[in-house]
Amino acid sequence: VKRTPFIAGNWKMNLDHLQAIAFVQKLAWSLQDAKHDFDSVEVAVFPPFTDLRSVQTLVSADKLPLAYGAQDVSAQDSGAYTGEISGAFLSQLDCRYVIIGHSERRTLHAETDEVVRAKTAAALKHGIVPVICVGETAEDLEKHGSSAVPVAQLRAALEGVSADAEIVVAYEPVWAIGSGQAATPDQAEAVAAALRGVIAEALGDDAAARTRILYGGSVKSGNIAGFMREPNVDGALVGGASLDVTEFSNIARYQ
Ligand code: G2H
Repeated sequence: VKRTPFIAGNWKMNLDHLQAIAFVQKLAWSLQDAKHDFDSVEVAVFPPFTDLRSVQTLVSADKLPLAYGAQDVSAQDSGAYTGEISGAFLSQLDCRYVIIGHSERRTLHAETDEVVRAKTAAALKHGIVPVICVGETAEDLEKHGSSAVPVAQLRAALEGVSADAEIVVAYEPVWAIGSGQAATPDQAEAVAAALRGVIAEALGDDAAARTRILYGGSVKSGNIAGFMREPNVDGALVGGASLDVTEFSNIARYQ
């Protein structure tokens, strides 16, 4: 099974809706100028909620070959949930993806494995591909090694997911996020292989073979190629380095 490499930019709380329009336009030009083959390497951006309508308008009007998604979704469909955003709203904005359980959500917003599981189910229900983030803290790494916590987090997230569901998994060691200290390709590969084993157990061998597993944590143009050479790493979730058009476009053109 061929898995299309996936380079995803997680903007976090950066770039307002006006900046987003300029950024997405420039990114598309930069990649098109470089003759980027979007079928060979999929490129996606994950802007703040308030940018999504602008991004949808631009992408559809100019037929840009970029995918996009949101950084979070509510576990609920609608109702008295002040401040929450439903998967139904995101699918109306043609979001193909949504990030779920990013470590900043787990840490700063107390998202548990249970919440991540419910949000994963909500995304799938609304036809959006969940990008499920897992990863160990420095303390977990010291106590349990690198794989144990991400493996347990993914097992929990996949409970109740059907075997034919499309998902993406992002392995983001918390100690590598925004720290400038990325994991090594070997470290990322070891955990990605373990995560593929979890997918095989939970959803079967076909799902394991077709599901893309990304590495995230201080990815930049200078280290992306090493990760992409690993057999179980199918792409990257990029934070800081996704906010610079040239840098992000170089990451997408890692080959
Ligand atoms: C991890 C990553 C993107 P950065 O959070 O999700 O951020 O590349 O800045 O480490």
